[in-house]
This record gives sequence, C-alpha cells and structure tokens, in this order.
Amino acid sequence: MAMKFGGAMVLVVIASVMMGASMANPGWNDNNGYALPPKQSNGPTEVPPKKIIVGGSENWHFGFDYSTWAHKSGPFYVNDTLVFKYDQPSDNNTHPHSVYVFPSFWSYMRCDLERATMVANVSDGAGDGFEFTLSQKWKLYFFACGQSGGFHCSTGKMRFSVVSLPRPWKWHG
Ligand SMILES: *[C@@H]1O[C@H](CO)[C@@H](O)[C@H](O)[C@H]1NC(C)=O
Ligand SMILES: *[C@@H]1O[C@H](CO)[C@@H](O)[C@H](O)[C@H]1NC(C)=O
Ligand SMILES: *[C@@H]1O[C@H](CO)[C@@H](O)[C@H](O)[C@H]1NC(C)=O
Ligand SMILES: [Cu+2]
Repeated sequence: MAMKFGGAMVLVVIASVMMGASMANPGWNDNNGYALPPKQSNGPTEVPPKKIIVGGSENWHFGFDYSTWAHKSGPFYVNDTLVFKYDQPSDNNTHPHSVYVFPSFWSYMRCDLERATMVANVSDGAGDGFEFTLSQKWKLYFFACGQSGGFHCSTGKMRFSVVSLPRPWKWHG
C-alpha cells in the first residue's frame, strides 16, 4: 500500500517538476503567447550516478548507526555506487571489517551470515575503499559487516538496507 502510494507521489512530483522547468524556461512564450518548446532543449536526461561513501566521514566501523545513516542519506538510485572504506587488519587493528549482502529481509534481521554472501573481505576496504554498484532497479539491498559471527552486524549496528529507485531526470533548458 505504501509502495503504491509512493509510486503515485513520484509521478506527481515528476510531472510538477517538468511543468515547473518548462514554465521557468525563457523563450517558452516567445511565439505570440503560443507555447513552443524551448529551441535548444535536449529534453530531460538522467542525472548521472553518484558515489556515496557509506557512513560519510565515519567510514565503515563498529558502533556507528548505519541504518539511520542510510535513511538520512537516501534516496539511492540504480547505478549509484556505495563505497565502503575500512581499516585493514594489522597489529593495531584487531577488529577488522568486511561487507556481506543478505538474500532476504529475515536473514538481515537475524544477522544470519550463513545465508549471506561476502562481497568484500577484510582487506578490500583499504585505500579508496570497496565499491558496490546498485545495478538492479527496484531492488532491496541488505548490507552488513560479517565479522565476529554477527556481533558487528547486531550489536555493532554495522547493517543497513537501501532500495535502488529508478534514476531521476533533469531538464536541460
Ligand atoms: C546502469 O548502468 C549500466 C552499465 O553502464 C547500463 O547498461 C544501464 O542502462 C544503467 N541503468 C540505468 C537504469 O541507468
Ligand atoms: C602500529 O602502531 C605503531 C605506533 O603507533 C606503529 O609504529 C606501527 O607501525 C603500527 N603497526 C601497523 C602494522 O600499522
Ligand atoms: C581479499 O580479496 C582480495 C581480492 O579482492 C584478495 O586479493 C585478497 O587476498 C583477499 N584477502 C584476504 C585476507 O582474504
Ligand atoms: Cu565490522
């Protein structure tokens, strides 16, 4: 129900954004008041994909509330890339991290890592970080750190979900 309502809202928003852009465009009413499309318009195009660092300046570590971060940082769109940056295992870092993807809401809720797929190991978050592209449209992705048998996922709050919305459009005047 919420999804259906959301879909209708998205359509209304898109329609009003497009109308707003057209009316704001100089030259729209140049032809004696008759509405003509602006001459040099290329039509609307998709906003290019973004790279988003998971956790922002916090990066990927134990104890930060990633679920709240995801709610504040969305919406996310198909082909956006999430970047996970985390310390490598070393003498000074006895609590390394990783990135797992759960196949379902229930495995995510239980931090059931046996059902999850490791997409980045403890070393992959070094340097510029591990990049995960949200390549499927309208997919719910469930992420977590897989370390310490689910302890980082549950107590450490290192888990969040995102939905990959269709890419937004931008009007070129
Ligand atoms: C996402 O990227 C792929 C590969 O670049 C491309 O084929 C696809 O059309 C893109 N999808 C959307 C919705 O932009
Ligand atoms: C650990 O920290 C010490 C002192 O801060 C440093 O000298 C050493 O190189 C570090 N070791 C690693 C593996 O990063
Ligand atoms: C992690 O994966 C990389 C490839 O992405 C591999 O080169 C590296 O050996 C792996 N490291 C560990 C600790 O498994
Ligand atoms: Cu972790």
